[in-house]
Amino acid sequence: MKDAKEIYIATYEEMLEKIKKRYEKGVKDRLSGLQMVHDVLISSTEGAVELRRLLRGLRPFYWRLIEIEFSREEVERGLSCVAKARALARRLWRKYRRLLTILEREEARRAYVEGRGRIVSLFKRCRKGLVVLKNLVIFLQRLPSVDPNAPTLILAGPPNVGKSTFVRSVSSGRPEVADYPFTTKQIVVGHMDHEGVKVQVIDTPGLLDRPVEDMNVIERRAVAALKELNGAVLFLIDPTSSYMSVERQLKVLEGVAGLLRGKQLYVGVNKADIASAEQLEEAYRRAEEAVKRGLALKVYTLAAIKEEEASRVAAEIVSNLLRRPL
Ligand SMILES: Nc1nc2c(ncn2[C@@H]2O[C@H](COP(=O)(O)OP(=O)(O)OP(=O)(O)O)[C@@H](O)[C@H]2O)c(=O)[nH]1
Ligand SMILES: [Mg+2]
Repeated sequence: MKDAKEIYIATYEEMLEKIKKRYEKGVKDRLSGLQMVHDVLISSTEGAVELRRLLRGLRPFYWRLIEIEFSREEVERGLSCVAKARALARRLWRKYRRLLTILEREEARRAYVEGRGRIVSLFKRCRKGLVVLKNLVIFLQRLPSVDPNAPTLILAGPPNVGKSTFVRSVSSGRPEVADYPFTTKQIVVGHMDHEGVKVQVIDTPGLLDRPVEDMNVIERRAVAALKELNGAVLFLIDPTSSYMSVERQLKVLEGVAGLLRGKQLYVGVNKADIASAEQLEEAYRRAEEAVKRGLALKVYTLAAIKEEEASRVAAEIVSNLLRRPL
């Protein structure tokens, strides 16, 4: 995510290190020593303020992804610890600045040590929180930027059915493709041009036929995209799979249909280039039943590996989407 790339969160240890380095360079007197400590702590925690601002404006899709790996309470606790520390540090700095200008010798020295200790310990209390926030920022930096207003085609389906192959065939997205389940572990975004309109194509990890509560972290990322992003969904199935029967794959479809909040859902019977006539016929028939039951709008037969076939399907779905946007 682009906005997160400009944020840096320093850990408590990094802040201490910075203070130590400044001391080594030398400080003029106690007053400027204390000011330096205060300034380093405040400037090093600007990142947490920016993060707080970023999180306030974050869309539900990102929150859902965050909540898969982080506890929201822990994040909030970290943010408010830093906000409190900054506010109190400013107050203490003003208080001890005044003391240092009126006290003399031993009293001034004591006030200096006490003030510095109190200011630093405010941030020591946030030590754990800062680590959480630092990890959160790194996590956000690695997330793809998704434009909520661009027309979007989301690929979904069981593992190993060809979702990533489809995304590679039609868009600039470069998700890894391999012949084993759960190759894709993250949301991947690609772009394609449709009659001059920039369309997002989103690859998601594979899903199994089980309730969301039982899903692993990787599957939950797919659920976040399916629930929270706007767009049309192409659900692929693999009629040649030895790993999951077509019937089970269509059970996954039922689960997905329940997550979509009215998004247009299409089924693609993939790998038509290697499937036998019987396999294709059975998969098509069963998928058509899902259409009759009102779960999906239409069934396509395709080989995602062939660019022109995948692009034809993508273009038709996107034209429908643009004609009848959600
Ligand atoms: N013959 C043929 N093979 C395909 C086709 N589409 C995908 N494959 C192969 O199927 C395997 C899985 O493809 P992926 O695109 O990685 O599947 P996926 O659905 O993204 O898998 P996960 O990320 O694990 O959920 C790879 O070996 C692909 O080359 C197709 O249309 N025809
Ligand atoms: Mg994949």
